[in-house]
Formats: sequence, structure tokens, C-alpha cells
Amino acid sequence: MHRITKYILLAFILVMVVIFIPPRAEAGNDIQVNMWEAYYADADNDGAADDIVVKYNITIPFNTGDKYTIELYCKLILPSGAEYIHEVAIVTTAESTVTQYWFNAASESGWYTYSVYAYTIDSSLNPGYNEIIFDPPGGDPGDPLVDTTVIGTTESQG
Ligand SMILES: [Ca+2]
Repeated sequence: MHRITKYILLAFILVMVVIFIPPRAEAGNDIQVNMWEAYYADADNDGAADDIVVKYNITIPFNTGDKYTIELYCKLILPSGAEYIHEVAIVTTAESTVTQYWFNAASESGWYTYSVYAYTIDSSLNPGYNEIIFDPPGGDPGDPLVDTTVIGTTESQG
């Protein structure tokens, strides 16, 4: 009798432990960042091919239709080591294609690195990261600007 009470108590404690484990991202439920294109162009039609265009997909595998707000921490590193940082949030379900225009950003000769760290503020998904290295021509175009276009999502903010 005493033994059974012990087992019941133990089972109750186990249930409580399971209930009070804080919500965490499930294994394999990562945000995927797939960068597939980075090039220079005259995206703002000012006559100079001094704008950087970056395209990538944000994918949430195994998503059954839940909406997530994904923060995109974007960093452009110039050949000199100068960095431009831009953060934007998108609301997405399974997959979105993001296109970003960095106007007047191709100001130096050499290799450029573009990276995206994608995460959720509440850590409901595991974060994703990717980067791409590319080589646009140099020039002196003035102050850089950023524009983000998203296809396949409901909205974008920031
Ligand atoms: Ca231009």
C-alpha cells in the first residue's frame, strides 16, 4: 500500500515536471535561410550599377500553417570591413522569398559578404543563418539605402 502511494507520488511529480518545462523549439524545427542570388545592378535607375540585390528564401519546415514573425538581422560587409546592418521582420507561414535592394551600397572594389540571421523573439523556432560572398564593381555612389520586398508572406514590418 505504502509502495503504491510512492509510485503515485512519483508519477505525479513526473507529470508536473513535464507540464512546467517551458515551451522550446522542437528539434528539427529550424528556420532555414537559403541564399540563392547576390549581384549588382542599377536598381534605382540613377544611371549607375551601384546597387546590390540579394535574394533568399526563408523556410519553416514542418509548419502546419502557423504564422510566425521572423526577425531578419541582415549584415552587408564591404571589402574594407565596413558594415551595414538592417533588421526587418516578416510574417510568414511555410516559405517566403525575400528580395533586398541595397541602393548605392556597391562603393568598393572587392569581395562583399552578405549574411542573414533569422530568429523569432520568443524562441519558438530555432534560428537560422546563411551568408553569401560576391564581387560587385566599385564606385562612389553616395549614402546607401535599403529596400525589402517579400513574396509569399502576409506582411513585412520594419
Ligand atoms: Ca544605381
